Amino acid sequence: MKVQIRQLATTAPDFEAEFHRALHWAAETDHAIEQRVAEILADVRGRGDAAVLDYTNRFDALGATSVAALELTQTELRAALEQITPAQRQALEAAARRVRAYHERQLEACGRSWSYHDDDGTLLGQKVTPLDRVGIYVPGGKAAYPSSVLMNAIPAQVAGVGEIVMVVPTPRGEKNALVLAAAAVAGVHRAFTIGGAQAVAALAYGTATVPKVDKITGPGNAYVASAKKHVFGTVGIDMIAGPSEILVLADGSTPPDWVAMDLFSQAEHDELAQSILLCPDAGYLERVRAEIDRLLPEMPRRDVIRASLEGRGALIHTRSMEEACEISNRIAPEHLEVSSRDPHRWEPLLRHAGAIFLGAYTSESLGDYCAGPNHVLPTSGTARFSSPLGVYDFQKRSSLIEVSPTGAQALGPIAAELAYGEGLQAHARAAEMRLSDDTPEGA
Ligand code: HSO
Ligand code: ZN
Repeated sequence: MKVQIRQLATTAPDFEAEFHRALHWAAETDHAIEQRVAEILADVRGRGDAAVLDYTNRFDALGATSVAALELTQTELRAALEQITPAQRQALEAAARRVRAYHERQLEACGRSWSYHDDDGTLLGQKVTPLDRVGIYVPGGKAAYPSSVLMNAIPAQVAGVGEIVMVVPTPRGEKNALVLAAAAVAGVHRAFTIGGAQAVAALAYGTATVPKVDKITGPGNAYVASAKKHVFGTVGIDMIAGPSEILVLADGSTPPDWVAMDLFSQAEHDELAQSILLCPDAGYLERVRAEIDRLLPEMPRRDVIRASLEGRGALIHTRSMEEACEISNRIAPEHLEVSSRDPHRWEPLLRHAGAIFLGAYTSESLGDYCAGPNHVLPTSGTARFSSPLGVYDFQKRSSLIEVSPTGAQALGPIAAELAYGEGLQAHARAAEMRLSDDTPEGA
């Protein structure tokens, strides 16, 4: 049966309405989940390890006797490297090297302290400090991605985070050797086989066994997402990731089966994932549509792909590549492929996207695993105001100020004037005491 993917044209009179229907999908807040998560968080906060153990045994069908027994040792993590195939190990290590190299560049480019002296000799700057301890949530089950372990842990390690604590649920005790091996490769310091809202709570509040962290990153199901929202403020969080998205801007020069497969690559993540193709060439859109129908039956995850394409996918015929770029900016996709003979012509027009993949050979899937940049990216249009996960998410900044005696003469009257205006005498006096006339002998 043909894939019933939505086909739109910007010249159609009802385009705006159709476009709005296709795009403006909002994930609903499930109040039952919110309620349940709030209860679990309060319970872990109150009873600590005992609550974590109860929920873990119940939800993951385990018979553990303590949370300590749920900790994975470094020996176990390293042993996983021997359990996977040599080819898997090589791929994991090669990916890790490239991701590390990229994030080391990022550290140099935007992760260092800086300072300068102004004309009065006052030192001003910003001191960058890595976080002391972070928690990385790794989903179990259908979305257990070793690549996500690398993408979360490596930037933390490059930033210089003191301790990286990973949590990963293991339903029925089934451990994913690739996930554990990725943790070993990425330099995870401690790991616990716990998951769900109870794991987020343990990391946020700390228990006798699980250390309290300063920030929690990593994807998860609706319970985990809700738990992260709840604990935000007690700890930092990275973002609340929605279903994967890909938008392909095509000028018609890429083999249509490549583009069809790229659309599948994100659609296969989730029924709610979104794959969109924008192209000014109607004949080419038709060829991609035909490839979608031809290739789908070969795909093991064809049911997920079909549901995603039929539910949220779209093929959009535009008047021009320029118009395609404008529409792409309105969508602000997580992944944007510029599948064009001349990608650098269009790139300057593209303002909002989590990651931009230039040229026919840059399949989005290379970015998911091993190109180097992070695959944790803003979704649901949040690329309008946020950025990929990076070294900077595992650092924080402190302002540095050292006012010279000359600087105090220049700044004091300004501060005092404003302080009196705010009715804050002590502020004003503190500034005035440092003015020369008031400086005591010998100070
Ligand atoms: N594309 C996903 C990341 C991923 N892909 C992991 C494969 N494995 C983020 O949107
Ligand atoms: Zn992916």
